[in-house]
Amino acid sequence: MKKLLVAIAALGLTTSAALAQAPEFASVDTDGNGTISMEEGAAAGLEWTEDDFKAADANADGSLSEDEYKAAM
Ligand SMILES: [Ca+2]
Ligand SMILES: [Ca+2]
Repeated sequence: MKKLLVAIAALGLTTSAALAQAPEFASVDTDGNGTISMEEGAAAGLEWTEDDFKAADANADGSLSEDEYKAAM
């Protein structure tokens, strides 16, 4: 079952140009707290500025939830 889900996820990535460039949420959330900080994104290779981060942070709590991350990517 897990392999199937991975295959579906991979298919989703290849069919979306925007997502193809963005790392998976879980791989960016290196401390596993369920949100992404600007530092975590930068460490994962995302080239975003503070303005980009603030634009993605829809509820302005200083971190990106999975929904905010996916919406921005
Ligand atoms: Ca985190
Ligand atoms: Ca947020």
